[in-house]
Amino acid sequence: MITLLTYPETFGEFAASPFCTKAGYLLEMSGQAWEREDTFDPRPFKYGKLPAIRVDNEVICDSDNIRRYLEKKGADFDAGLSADDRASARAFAVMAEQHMYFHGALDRWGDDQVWPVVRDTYFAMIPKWVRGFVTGKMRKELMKGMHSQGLGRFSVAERLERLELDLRAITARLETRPFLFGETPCSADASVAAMLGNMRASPVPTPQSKRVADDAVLVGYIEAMENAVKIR
Ligand SMILES: N[C@@H](CCC(=O)N[C@@H](CS)C(=O)NCC(=O)O)C(=O)O
Repeated sequence: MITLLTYPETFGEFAASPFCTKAGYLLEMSGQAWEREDTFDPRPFKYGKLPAIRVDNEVICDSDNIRRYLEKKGADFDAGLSADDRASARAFAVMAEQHMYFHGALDRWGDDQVWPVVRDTYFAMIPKWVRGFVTGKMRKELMKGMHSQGLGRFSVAERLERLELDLRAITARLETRPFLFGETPCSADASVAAMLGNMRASPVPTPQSKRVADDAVLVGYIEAMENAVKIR
């Protein structure tokens, strides 16, 4: 049995982190038996991040390393895809994880209306009297990272304009098929649907969460993935 070490369910999603949701999708798609174990604390893990899996006393950290592990055990998440489509699936996953993800993080940590709810949900275990201080430092660090990454320098409107290109690339693929590369989910869907679900699940509606929630194609896609790959 594989144990997925994940953040708990948050704002109606499988986990606070879309990478944990991606890992849940990959585990389920691999056909392996798995269970979840929730934790709030990523610090003990190799990269100081979640998700991770525990198998026979070995801990494998990072959702892509989890994918590699499952592939070594026989999973082929892109079975039936041409070499061209496998290459494009990789590009879609990277778009989701290395671009859309940061929009999601900024929407949760950078928006002054959303942040208080995020703080009191993600960090409810920190005593209230020090929570503001501790999480204020974490928020500052995260925003510093976003500034270095670049998206943190954009206004919300500029950011949305940039994100729009990704969303249109996704809906273009979905015009003629239920999943990004065909009739069944592949590796790219695990990443893209997880990011979109996370963006939609803002505890306070934002222009970004509304952009996703009001798009019938994107919502239909998130729900198709949830129905095709049941992780809860
Ligand atoms: N490349 C990693 C990314 C995972 C990741 O960014 N996890 C974040 C939550 S979305 C995390 O645990 N951050 C904790 C921290 O940075 O302190 C993966 O694919 O698993």
